[in-house]
Parts: sequence; C-alpha cells; structure tokens
Amino acid sequence: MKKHILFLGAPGAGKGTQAELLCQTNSYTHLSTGELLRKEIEMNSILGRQVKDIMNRGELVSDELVLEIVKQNLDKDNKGWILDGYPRNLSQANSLNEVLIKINQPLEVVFFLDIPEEVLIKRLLLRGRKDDTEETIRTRVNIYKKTTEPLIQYFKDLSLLEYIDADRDLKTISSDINQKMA
Ligand code: B4P
Repeated sequence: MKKHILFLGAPGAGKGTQAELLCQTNSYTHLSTGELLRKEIEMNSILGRQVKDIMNRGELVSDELVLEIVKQNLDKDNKGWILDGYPRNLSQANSLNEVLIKINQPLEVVFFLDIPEEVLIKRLLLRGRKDDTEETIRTRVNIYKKTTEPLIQYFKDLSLLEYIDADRDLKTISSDINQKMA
C-alpha cells in the first residue's frame, strides 16, 4: 500500500475532498497547504495577516513561506502522508524533492484530478468560500494553468502520475483512487 501520496489538480478539482476520504480509511497525515494557511488567517497570526490579502485575491503565497509550513508538518514518524495543494509550481516541486530526500520518504504516487474548467467554476461558486468569487476563481484558474499545470508532465516523466477523471461522483472517484493505491 502506498503511503507517500500527492494530489494534483486545478482549484476545485476535489483534492481536499478526496484526501479527506483517503485519510478516513488510512491513518495518514493530511497536509493541505490551503487549509494550514486558512487556519493561520483564522488565528490572526503574523503569518495569517501576511497571507490574507494574497489568498483573497486568489494568488499564490510565497514559496519560502509554504515550504516552511510543509517542513513543520511533514510526518516525522513515517505513518504516511497525503500532500494536497503542494507543490503548485516547479520551484516548490524541487524544494519538496530536497526535503523528501533528507527525510528519506520518497513520493510514491501523484493522483492528477482532471476536470473541465466549467465544472470547477460551478463547484467553487456553489461552495462559496471567501476566495470563491467569480473574479478570484478566474485568477486562480489562470495561475493554475500557467504555473501548476507543467507539474503534470514533471511527475509523468518521473513515472509517478496516475490520471483520475474527477468529473464523477465522490464515491466513484474514491474507489478509483483506492484501487490505484495498491
Ligand atoms: P486550496 O485550499 O488548495 O483550495 P482549492 O485548490 O480551491 O481546493 P480543492 O481542489 O482542494 O477542492 P475541494 O476538494 O475543496 O488553495 C486555496 C489557496 O491557498 C490558493 O488559492 C493559494 O492562495 C493558497 N495556497 C495553497 N497552497 C499553496 C501553495 N502550495 N503555494 C502557494 N499558495 C498556496 O473541492 C471544491 C468543491 O467541490 C467543494 O465544495 C467540494 O464539496 C466539491 N466537490 C469535490 N469533489 C466533488 C465531486 N466529485 N462532485 C461534486 N462536487 C465535488
């Protein structure tokens, strides 16, 4: 069973949703950079105040900052982890690689949740989080296409990529992922 897992996909593709489902059946650490950053905003910490406006505009927060959060939260006792929303660009992917070499926990699989743009826009508008306005969603999707999408090829070249059709109901997607975990 694989235990070093990454979810890749556009905003609203369902990375967080599927990572949660997978954590219900395994005792993995779910590491969502978006969730960790939102918690900092809720706590009104120094970090939270730094990232609040950036996230509300739908832009990416700095690589250094996110890397620090990931390092602090990566599972040290090797129970297994699911990274969701990180990396989001090539520089983050290279930093992650260095961290994983150091802790000797190589990535085993990358689930790429593929979804048409019009479906994800509908989903996010329905969810209605603070950064789910039409304008912010457009910004997030444009940044995704420019900076995150190249990671699909990056992980394909490393033979880690598993393609998942994310335009289906939650359970079907989840059982597809579970089959590919073995
Ligand atoms: P994230 O928190 O990663 O949010 P996301 O990409 O919008 O969501 P996700 O794909 O997880 O979708 P979800 O399951 O919630 O990022 C938010 C912000 O944080 C970024 O814009 C950025 O500013 C910052 N950030 C995060 N990571 C960063 C990094 N590494 N570097 C820099 N900045 C970073 O699903 C969405 C909705 O669809 C939900 O309502 C869900 O219920 C629904 N849904 C899911 N699956 C479905 C299905 N199969 N059918 C129908 N509905 C479904």
